[in-house]
Amino acid sequence: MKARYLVPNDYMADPAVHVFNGKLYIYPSHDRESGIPENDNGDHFDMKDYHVFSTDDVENGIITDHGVVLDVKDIPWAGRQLWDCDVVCKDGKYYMYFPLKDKNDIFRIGVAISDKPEGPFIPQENPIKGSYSIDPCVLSENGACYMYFGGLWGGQLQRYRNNKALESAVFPADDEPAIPSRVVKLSENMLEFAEEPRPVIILDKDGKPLTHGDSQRRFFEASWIHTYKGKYYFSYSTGDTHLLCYATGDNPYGPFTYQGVILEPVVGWTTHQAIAEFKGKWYLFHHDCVPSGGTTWLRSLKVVELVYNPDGSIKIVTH
Ligand code: FUB
Repeated sequence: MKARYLVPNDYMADPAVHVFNGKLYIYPSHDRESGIPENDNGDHFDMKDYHVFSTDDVENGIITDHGVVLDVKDIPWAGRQLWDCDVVCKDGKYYMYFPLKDKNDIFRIGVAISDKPEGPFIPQENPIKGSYSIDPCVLSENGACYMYFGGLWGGQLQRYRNNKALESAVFPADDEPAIPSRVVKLSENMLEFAEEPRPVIILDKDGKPLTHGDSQRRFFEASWIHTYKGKYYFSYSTGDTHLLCYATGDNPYGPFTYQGVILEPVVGWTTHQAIAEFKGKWYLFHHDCVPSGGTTWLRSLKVVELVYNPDGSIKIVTH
């Protein structure tokens, strides 16, 4: 299957994708033209709502738009900027986790709940206690749910160490371990962290943590986790070097060992993925800025088939 755009009439990015009740559901960010100038803080990504999409025919790109399912104006603690979200099902309820700046311009992660995968989602009064940064994605496994989150630069992850806010942002030296994504088990009621978030360590083939200076391989944002043949695949974006990479591990907490690139740089600054199996095939969902003529904050949702080699490695997706 050749790569195809899924929502040609609107700008959608940062897909999270899951199969619920035999259908494939897509939860993207909803890009819009806000008029805010582009900067390294990502202020130009000023999204205000989410749509949900579903399909039972990915191959032909036949997709249903379920409309607006959560709007920033309905979130009691909202400041600005609804970025990448994810949805997980537990005991018949659907929990949407979303990053949003609060009224102090600090990214927190909120929860909104629905009885249906297509929403609408009703937000909680407050963000998750102790949450910070962006790009939540959730792994559900045997009744336990684990959230991965974090992103550098505009995602504010460099402002935290050991889950405590620093006086100001600190980046490691180039030869020091990279700032990691985080993973945390969710509480039974899905509304809190059940423990302190832990670092997602990515090792090189010699067992050494990737360093901050290793910008072609180290984590930047866009955590995604899936399992294949008993292994955990942690994929992510390298941000300012514009690659989608992956690392594999033996349990949800890692450590993960770097394996390689999934997707080379696309047109646009950001790159962000979800990987899911549907009807016996694997797919890479992502975005690029070709339809908007390279306008970095107007991104378009894409899908392409993802192929594994016999040893479990992922074949790099070429454009
Ligand atoms: O959509 C805003 C941000 O851009 C996301 O949170 C990042 O992953 C990047 O795609």
